[in-house]
Amino acid sequence: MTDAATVPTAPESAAETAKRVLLAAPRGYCAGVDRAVVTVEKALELYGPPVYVRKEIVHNKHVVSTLQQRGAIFVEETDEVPEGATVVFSAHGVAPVVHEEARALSLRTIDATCPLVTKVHREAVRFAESDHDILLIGHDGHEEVIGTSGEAPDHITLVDGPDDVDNVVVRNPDKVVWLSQTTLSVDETMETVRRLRERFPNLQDPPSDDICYATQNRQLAVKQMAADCDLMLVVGSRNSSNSVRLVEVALEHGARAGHLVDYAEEIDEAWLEGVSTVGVTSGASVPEILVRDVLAFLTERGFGDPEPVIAAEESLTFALPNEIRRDLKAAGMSDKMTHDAAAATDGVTDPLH
Ligand code: 10G
Ligand code: SF4
Repeated sequence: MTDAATVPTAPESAAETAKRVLLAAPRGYCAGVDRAVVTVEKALELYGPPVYVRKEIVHNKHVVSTLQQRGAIFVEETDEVPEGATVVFSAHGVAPVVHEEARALSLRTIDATCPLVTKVHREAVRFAESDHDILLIGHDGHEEVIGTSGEAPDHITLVDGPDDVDNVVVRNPDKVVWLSQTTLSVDETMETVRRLRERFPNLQDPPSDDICYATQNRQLAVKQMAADCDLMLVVGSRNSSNSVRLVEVALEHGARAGHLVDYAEEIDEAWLEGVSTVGVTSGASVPEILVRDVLAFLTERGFGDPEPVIAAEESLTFALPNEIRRDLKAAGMSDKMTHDAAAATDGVTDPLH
């Protein structure tokens, strides 16, 4: 005879049997972030602390605090750097005037601007030379937009999303081109362009995509999994434009809820109530260790092994800035990147672990 009390009980609900985690790929570090972070690490190794960094090297709390602990000093403006010291410019790029300020202070500069941002700077210079009105789609006040605008301030007008289109004034509607910040929502930008083209039918497109491969791929992965997610957790900092966009994209594509967290400890247990599927991803400035912590947090609460949702493979890497490669070589030190770039697949080791 069977004692009813010892009969294994049936699961209370389907949710209890299958608490799933969908893990986006690619996520995390892009090639430009990897290069910028390694640049600061190598500069500390080569020149010794302190190494000054103008603005956050990338928009991530953990990256900034880890580099601070190693001897990096983050400043807002070039004139806060002592004369003759070494300063690294952040991955988001700087206006030419910042290079001039650094020269005036005899600073040793290392420019960690992502090559894909430099590409947009060059486009701006070229279209300004041919006297086009340049409509730069981007977020007002963002460092990248400030840097790009600084290349041709007399030719560039900022367009901050679709609702800003009606405010745009140009000199010659037949000689207008649009460019953009690299980390925008692809869909919102296309909507802005559509509205701009309604007003300026001869609007020219950029020579190639300004929204970079990393931004596009991270959004693509989120789109593929969003509808299956009761909750999307995006690891990233509040001031990280591309990370904030990932939450928006998730919600627009069917995730029932979405939150941005810097650290696993910020996850509110209440968010998990009644949730059977959680999506996890991270912005382009986020070290993989922070995602691991979020996954561990979910495992401790009964969620299963992460199931990858792979939208693209990434293998792009950039060489370090020439300035530091030259000095590393002269000192007999390696100028190789010490680790892989983006977390396109699992198992990437992170330098800021
Ligand atoms: O997404 P934003 O531009 O705010 O920057 P981030 O540092 O969070 O991510 C990396 C992207 C860049 C360096 C801008 S090109
Ligand atoms: Fe470069 Fe794109 Fe990364 Fe920005 S987000 S640093 S443009 S690769």
